[in-house]
Amino acid sequence: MIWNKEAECLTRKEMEAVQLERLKDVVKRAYENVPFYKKRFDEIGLKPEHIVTLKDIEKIPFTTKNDLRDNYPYSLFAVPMKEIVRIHASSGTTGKPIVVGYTRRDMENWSESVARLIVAAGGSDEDIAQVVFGYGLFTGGFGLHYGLEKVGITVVPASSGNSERQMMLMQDFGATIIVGTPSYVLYLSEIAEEMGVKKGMHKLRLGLFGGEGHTPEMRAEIEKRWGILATENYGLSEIVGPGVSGECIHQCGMHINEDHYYPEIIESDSGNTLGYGQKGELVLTTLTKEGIPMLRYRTKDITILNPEQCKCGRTNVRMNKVLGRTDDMLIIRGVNVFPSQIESVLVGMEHIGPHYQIIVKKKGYMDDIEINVELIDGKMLERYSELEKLENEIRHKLKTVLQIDAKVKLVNPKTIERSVGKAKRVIDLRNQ
Ligand code: DLL
Repeated sequence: MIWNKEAECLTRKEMEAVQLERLKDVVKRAYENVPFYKKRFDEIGLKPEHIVTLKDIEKIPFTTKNDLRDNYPYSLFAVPMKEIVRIHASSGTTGKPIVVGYTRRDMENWSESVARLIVAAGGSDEDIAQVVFGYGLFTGGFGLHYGLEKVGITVVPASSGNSERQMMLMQDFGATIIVGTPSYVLYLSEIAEEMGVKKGMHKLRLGLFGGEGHTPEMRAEIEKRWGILATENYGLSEIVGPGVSGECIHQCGMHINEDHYYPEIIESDSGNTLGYGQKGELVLTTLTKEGIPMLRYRTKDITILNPEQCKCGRTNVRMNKVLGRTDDMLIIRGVNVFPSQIESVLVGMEHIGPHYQIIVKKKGYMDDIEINVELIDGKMLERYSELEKLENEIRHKLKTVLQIDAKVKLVNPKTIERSVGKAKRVIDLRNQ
């Protein structure tokens, strides 16, 4: 079992000592080996020796996705190419992907980070795990794969797609853990239903979900459909991939592997550092990464940090579920709306399924938001008064929570596109 108590159960003082020593080391390595960081530091007269306490991290400028793009593909690497044993990349919405490289030691630390969260979620070498993340440049498939292997779990690298076959494999190979995006595993539950696969006909007991957010309501829906414990984990390619943080069986926040990834919360607009318990943008610094060290990387993910010791005994700082990204916050007629708020309202309501899509348009100068929601029973579309009543009910609920008036369109079951990776729930047509 991989419960690394020396890293996961330290006192705050012990953890901070580890972090400080590693921070000084990574800053020095970045400064000496990556011209980009040297230039950034020199511009403001900052030297690695100026980092004396953890708080001094605030002197370091932020790094952003654009910096990775500008240095495409390898200019941020801190070691010669011959020491890089793996490349991954994440495709942004526009242009070239961002590229990351791992040394052999990075690969070991990555597997260890992922193994920790699997064990925290209750996985053990008795388990068989079906990985339905895509394998390839995306970090999800390989990242989880190596972590699972490290725990000694039997891995079925099914990859994403081919959903009927996934169900056959799941039953025949006896998977006890499913690993993927929550939206794809939700979709698989529909396939299971269509194929007549009921709860007792598979052995799944645990889900390891990440790569995208899902609300507590969506989690409850997935747990109910599959009869599993659904745990969540978080990460991003720029920092390592999956493995930054993950929930334990108590499902009360994701334990950050703080000895490898140092978290801060900032106020997005000013860049000022916020404290524990305050909501803001997560900024991460890789403390051990050799291939492509990241200093104060702005994730754009909004969350809250909680330093309290967890019931499970782990002392690492936990992060709340990601509320949304600063760049997927919709501003509708001046009101800030996160897709996750809409999901919270919709999922679990009577007569509608957990599939929805948000379409934002411009109508003249006004933003116009329309939410398509699938009915559980398509026949309701013929019962006009019932339909209208339900649409109004949803609209009213949305208005109470979001303070905006959204159009609601109820549509036939299974007409909203399903994804095999990360779901695309928002279509913003305003800038087209
Ligand atoms: O999605 C890494 C990953 C794969 C994590 C599998 C966990 C499991 P990227 O493709 O670079 O990497 O996307 C990173 O996805 O900044 C978040 O916005 C979002 N994200 C990842 N996990 C979560 C989560 C992988 N649990 C971006 N909740 C991040 C909310 C998440 N958002």
